[in-house]
Amino acid sequence: MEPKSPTALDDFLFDLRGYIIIENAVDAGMLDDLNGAFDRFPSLSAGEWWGNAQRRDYTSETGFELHNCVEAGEPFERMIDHPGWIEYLRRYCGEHESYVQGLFLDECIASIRTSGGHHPVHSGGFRGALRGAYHYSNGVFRCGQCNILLALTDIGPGDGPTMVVPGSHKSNFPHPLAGNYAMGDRMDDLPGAVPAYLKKGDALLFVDGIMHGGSSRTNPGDRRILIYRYGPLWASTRFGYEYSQPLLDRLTPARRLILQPVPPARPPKG
Ligand SMILES: O=C(O)CCC(=O)C(=O)O
Repeated sequence: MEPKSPTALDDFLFDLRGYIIIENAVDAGMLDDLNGAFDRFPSLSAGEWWGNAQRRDYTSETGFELHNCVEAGEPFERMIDHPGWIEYLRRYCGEHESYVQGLFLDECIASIRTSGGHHPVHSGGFRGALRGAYHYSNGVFRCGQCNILLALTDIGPGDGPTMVVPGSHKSNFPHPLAGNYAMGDRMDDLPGAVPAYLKKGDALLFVDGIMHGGSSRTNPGDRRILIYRYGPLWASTRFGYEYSQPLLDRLTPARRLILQPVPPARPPKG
């Protein structure tokens, strides 16, 4: 696949709304490989490790969430610098044209949601963390964390689409009807929130500082997504996951650079 690059319209919409949808970001063969890998996940209880990946559900209602999924099989390694989106991330959150230009993969999650599940509303520009902040100045984007949410199943009405509040990455006020994360607010009827319907293979790209969450899944069956969170090369993983040496050793140089942009500096042995 030829690398997709952000167009002037993408830049305009990303700046205005805080998100864009990249249609057909991955092809059918890639989807089959990823869905096959999902089919082979063992059943894990919350907190259980599988190699260097761990089931760590964000809340008791989000469903199965396998963190550090880049360690869960080769198809997940191909996602690290996938041409469907990597140039977008380099531009939006890669400290473009600075002395620390480059990306770091901050978190990667394989998520399966069943009926009743949801991810509560969170983030927004008001007193938002610098980590996920939106910023553009002097002709360059300087965002913190930006997320790729890749649909592995079609996500339409009732399927639990991710919802976003367009423009809320720049908000100077708290949303008066959204409580806090701990209250477990559902996105479903939040004024201003819109669903991001996706066809399998489409990717939702959003700056983490936008108000967002996963609406309630009401349909039977599974919603399957991947979430890859990118940030500047000096970032670190949020929950302390480390990429294993065997993984780093087998990756292409370009992929390794995204998992370990700054190799450890140590004195020589001996
Ligand atoms: O599961 C979803 O649809 C949204 C996920 C989300 O809000 C997040 O990972 O920050």
